[in-house]
Amino acid sequence: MSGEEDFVRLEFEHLDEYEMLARARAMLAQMSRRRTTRDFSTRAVPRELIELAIATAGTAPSGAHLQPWTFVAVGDPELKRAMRDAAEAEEERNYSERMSEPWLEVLAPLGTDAIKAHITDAPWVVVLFKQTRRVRPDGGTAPTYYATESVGIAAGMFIAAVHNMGLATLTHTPSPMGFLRELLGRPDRETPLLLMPVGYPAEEAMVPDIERKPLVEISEFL
Ligand code: IYR
Repeated sequence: MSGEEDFVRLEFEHLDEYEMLARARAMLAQMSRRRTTRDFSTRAVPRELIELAIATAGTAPSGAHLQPWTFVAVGDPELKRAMRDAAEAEEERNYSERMSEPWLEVLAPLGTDAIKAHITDAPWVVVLFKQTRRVRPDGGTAPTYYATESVGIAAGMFIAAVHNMGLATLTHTPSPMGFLRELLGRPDRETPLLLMPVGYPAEEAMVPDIERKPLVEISEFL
């Protein structure tokens, strides 16, 4: 060590193997129940739950520990309406002219379309921004590293946290989504990556009848 950094002893809880297996199986069972839905209830969700989900996501590892993410949680109905209008305007063009035939082919079973009611129905819409540059203590800026990977990891942890607390979310990627930076007043050095409505599923929420790939198809042990 060069001597500049401070270190503290790692706190690590060693478990016995039975306990490890039990926890691992319980987590798989719990995560297997997660589904993405497009049908949200308008039922209110306390702000504290959203804060906890964001704080959990903020425990993610990141390139050079720069934590290059900003989570903007929107509960204001007028702002959600403006986001929905802008997202739908872009998506109209995507579905009618911009998306290729092979793209539409894989989307067809999911039943997606240009109508984005989830943006106004869900009580919270969390927009995740990637910081492409960081602000130095002197006010200047410098690059971030592996920001896309870092923010992707944080997004996964956010989604897991939302599911674990008994709520639903959807990873929506309006395209192009530059309008989110303007509407939410974020600086140029931040790029929107994901828009995630968070709330309860609607009473009659539907999800596509699809399966996940089994372990053998997604892994190889050498
Ligand atoms: N951004 C569009 C289209 C879309 C693309 C993929 I890949 C999806 O998995 C789902 C939708 C939309 O949000 O509708």
